[in-house]
Amino acid sequence: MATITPQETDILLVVDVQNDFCPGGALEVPDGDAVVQVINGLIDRFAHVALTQDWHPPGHQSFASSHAGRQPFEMIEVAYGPQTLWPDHCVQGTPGAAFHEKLFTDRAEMIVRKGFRPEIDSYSAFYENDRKTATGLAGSLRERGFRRVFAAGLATDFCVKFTLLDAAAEGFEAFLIEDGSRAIDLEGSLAAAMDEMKAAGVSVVQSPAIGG
Ligand code: VGL
Ligand code: ZN
Repeated sequence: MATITPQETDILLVVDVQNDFCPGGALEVPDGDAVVQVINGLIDRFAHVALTQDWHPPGHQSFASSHAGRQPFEMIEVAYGPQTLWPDHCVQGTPGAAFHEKLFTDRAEMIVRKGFRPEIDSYSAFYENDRKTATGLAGSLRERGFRRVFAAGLATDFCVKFTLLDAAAEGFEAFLIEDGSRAIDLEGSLAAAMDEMKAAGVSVVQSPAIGG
C-alpha cells in the first residue's frame, strides 16, 4: 500500500549504480546489482530523476595504489582529515565507471559527477570529502524548487549516507529508500550509517511504499 506519492517537488537521486560497485567490479558491493530492478521501478514513479556517477581520474588520492605500501580499506590522513583507501575504481571513461547496463538512465535529467578532483574524494553528491567544496547540486535543486530528495543506490554506508546527510543539512526533506540500496559494510559501517541518518532526520522508507 503506497503511503508516499511522488510530487512535482520530489526528486529521485540514484547514487553510483556503476559497474565497479556491482559484483565483479573493482569495489564490489555485496548484492549491489540487486538495486537495479528496484530503482528501475522507482524511476517510473518519479517525475524527476537525477543520477550520480563516481568519476575519478587515474591515480586519484583515494586509491590505495597511489600510496606506496598501503592497502585498500586502510585509513590515511590527508589534508582534510581521515580518508579510507579504496581499490582503483570508477576511473573516468572506463567500463567500470559506466552505469550498470540495465539501469534505466533515459529519464535522468541530470548526472552529477563527483570525485574528479585528484586530491579530494567525494562521497556526497552535495559536498566533497573536505566538506567545503560544493558540487552545485544543492543550488540546482533549490533553484528548480525541489523540496524532497529520495535516494537509492550504492553504497548505503558511504555515498548514499553522505548524500542524504547533506540533503537534510541543506534543508531538503531526505529519504533513504532502503531496499533500493546496498552497503559495503566495513566494520559495522552500515549499522552506524543507519543510526547517523535517523539521528539527522532522514526518513527510512521501502520502495513498495512509494506509489506513482
Ligand atoms: C563509494 C567508496 C568510494 C560509494 C565511492 O559510491 O559509496 N564508496 N567511492
Ligand atoms: Zn570513489
